[in-house]
Amino acid sequence: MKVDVLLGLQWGDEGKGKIVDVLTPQYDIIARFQGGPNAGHTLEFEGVKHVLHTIPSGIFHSNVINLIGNGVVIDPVVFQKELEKLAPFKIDVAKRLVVSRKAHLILPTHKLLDAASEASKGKNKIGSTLKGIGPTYMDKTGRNGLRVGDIFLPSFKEKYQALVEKHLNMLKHYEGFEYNLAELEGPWMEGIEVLRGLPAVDSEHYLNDALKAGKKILAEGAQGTMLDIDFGTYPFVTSSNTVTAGTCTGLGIAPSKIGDVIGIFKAYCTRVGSGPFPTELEDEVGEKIRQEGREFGSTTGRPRRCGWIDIPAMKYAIMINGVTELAMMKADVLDTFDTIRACTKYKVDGVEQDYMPYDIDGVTIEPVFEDIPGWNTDLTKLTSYEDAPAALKSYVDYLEQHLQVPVTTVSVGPDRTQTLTTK
Ligand code: 2SA
Ligand code: MG
Repeated sequence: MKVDVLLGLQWGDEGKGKIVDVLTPQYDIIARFQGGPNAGHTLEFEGVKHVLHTIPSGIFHSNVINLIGNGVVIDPVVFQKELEKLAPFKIDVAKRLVVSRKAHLILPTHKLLDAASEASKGKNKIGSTLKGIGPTYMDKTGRNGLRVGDIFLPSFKEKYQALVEKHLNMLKHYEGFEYNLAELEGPWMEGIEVLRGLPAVDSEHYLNDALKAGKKILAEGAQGTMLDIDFGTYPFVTSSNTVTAGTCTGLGIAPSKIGDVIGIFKAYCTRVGSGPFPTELEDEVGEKIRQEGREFGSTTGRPRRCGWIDIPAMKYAIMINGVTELAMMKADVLDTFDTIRACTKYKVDGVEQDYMPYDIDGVTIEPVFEDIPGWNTDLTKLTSYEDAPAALKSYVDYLEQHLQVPVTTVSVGPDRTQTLTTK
């Protein structure tokens, strides 16, 4: 048995939550391997929209275990709120959710440090979700972090205080930054109590034992490849490895145990936060995509930047991740466009190139577009890919030719049921 992986090929918000939910019946375990409550994974069924931040997107299915891996960072406050939102749906969370002992905790002071750091960057700010992600991963690699397993130790409070002291000293370097820590600590400690009530496991043993027992596992990525700490548009990235390799380190899975890698992308492209976005449309076309696609951050509500599909960035993501199949999302958002554009290469300071340059600051990156006829048809009622308009099939064929990976899924609306299989 191998672990299949589902991850984003763009700048996040590709629709990972929806497809994980659709695929969950084929799996025994869904495992998040990186990121934290900066993620907003949206899924919709029976007329209700759910947004998950830390909890894997298989939680709505019975008989499936949802595992939060060691590579994830957890904010107990957000986590508790997520659980409260699930309460009306009568999900027996204690039976469906397990958490890695080695996952790191986001402290209230990590969030303060995130806010202070972003404010100090001025116009060079990353556009962070301010959920404390960067400072928490810094403490992880700096070997200062607090982990879920620590909350069960008698020394927990002491360890917590020592780290808070360190953070308060760091905050002194940011002049004029005000905060009320006491106000933040109460809910945090309450969240810790909630975490204590859930099964804490060593995800590496848990998952490898499950594989040996013939269980099927799907690893769920967060954010997207172009936000990867190593391969994204650094420094405008998140603080974790969002790529397939992150599954190995974020769950304890050997590279030889990776199975299918499902790369997910929108029929166009979005980005939220700062940084290069070669195909961005800062005009009425971009605004139309934003409105039709309801492109607003599902964690922060920020309007997402919108543009056409970026094939060079996707080719790069496919290479880094070893993608074996593709899922194209939000095709219906383009239903009323006469012409669709696809960027096939860049002009970097006037010179054609098919990859992102190292120096993204000091250069101009212009997209080179090809035009593709739109389908001008309402796709949302489609129930079979066979019945799809020829122009949609041509767009899919065109992408497959460029990307050399089959598109096996096309999504035509936010609901679980609005999902077409092409093969
Ligand atoms: P952070 O929060 O420090 O990791 O932010 C660093 C960059 O990573 C981007 N980022 C995201 N991009 C897209 N979607 C994300 N999740 C939310 C959503 C975002 C939201 O689902 O809509 O609600 O605004 C996500 N999380 C992090 C972020 O914008 C920075 O560019
Ligand atoms: Mg999202």
